Amino acid sequence: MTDSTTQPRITIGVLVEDADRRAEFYEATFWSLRATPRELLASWLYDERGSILFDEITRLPEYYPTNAEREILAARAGEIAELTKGRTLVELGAGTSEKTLLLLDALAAAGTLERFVPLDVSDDILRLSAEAIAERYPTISVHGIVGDFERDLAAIPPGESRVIAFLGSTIGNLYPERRATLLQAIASALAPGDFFLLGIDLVKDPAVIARAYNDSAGVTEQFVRNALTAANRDLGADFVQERFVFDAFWDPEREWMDIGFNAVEAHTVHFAELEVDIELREGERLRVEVSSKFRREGIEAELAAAGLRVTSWWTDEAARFALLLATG
Ligand code: SAH
Ligand code: AVI
Repeated sequence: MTDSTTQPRITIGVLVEDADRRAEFYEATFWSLRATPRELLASWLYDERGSILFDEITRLPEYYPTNAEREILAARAGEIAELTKGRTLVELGAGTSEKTLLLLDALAAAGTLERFVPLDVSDDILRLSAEAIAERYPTISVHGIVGDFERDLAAIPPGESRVIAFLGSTIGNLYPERRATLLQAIASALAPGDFFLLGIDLVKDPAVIARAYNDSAGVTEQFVRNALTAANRDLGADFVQERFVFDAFWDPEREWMDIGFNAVEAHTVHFAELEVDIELREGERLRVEVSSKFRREGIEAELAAAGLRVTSWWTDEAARFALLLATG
């Protein structure tokens, strides 16, 4: 018999597998491929191989965001535990939840932690990390959600003193309008006594930022090229890798990295599942993602517009990255 007080308790809710969702996702891809510039949605990045490649990116010497955020968490997790008295830690876009262990440790040490709720579209990585965390913290329950943080916040279980964490500056991969919608949804999900913990990469020397996406080992390029491979597999597309050069550049006006490809030559890409052909001109852009960088006043204004008030703001020593706590 299972003793629920000492055995890890894991449940996984899968929300992303139904046919309607797939149809919606394919339709969004269809329209993004016809936009200006053309875009292959960033969601194509995170299949199993993509998640492994992203994990490799976080260990690259040039990719400073992960280390900078870890530095803040190592210094401030105790304070965050004290301020929030979090009983449930929810993590949006959790990935491997590697840095999150610092928070879980602090909440466990404070004696308040009861439950961890990681949410991610990537099924495999979510299951692996949910199991590892359940094993490491035998007295808490782990409720994983395989879902989309842009539409599945209603699946977050109710409870008192919840901390909704969104780390890694993943919010920067959303366009400003989508960010505003997501922040409003988060504000609506917060009950009195809940907190929102947000990690954001800050605007800094563009050379430092650009290097983080043009690493010398070429892992970022492999990660982004994997989106073409995923589209070939799932959309019946016929992307030929050699017909695209990887190009990740800093856009000083938008203050984001623009990450994608330029077509080497004019050619047509066929998408069997979408029943569409896309004609690319020589040199034409195919964007895969943007990675926005933030300034304090800008993100505070975005949060305020969504009804969220910043109560704490911390950065790493070199002020490359910030972690903020907000309430509704
Ligand atoms: N939080 C981790 C991982 C960041 S990578 C860190 O800080 O290192 C971004 C993660 O978000 C990936 O695991 C990816 O699968 C997930 N993701 C991307 N878009 C998502 C969406 N719309 N809904 C849920 N998860 C998403
Ligand atoms: C997940 N996200 C915050 C990463 C970023 O830095 O924008 C994704 C990434 N793309 C290329 N390298 C890392």
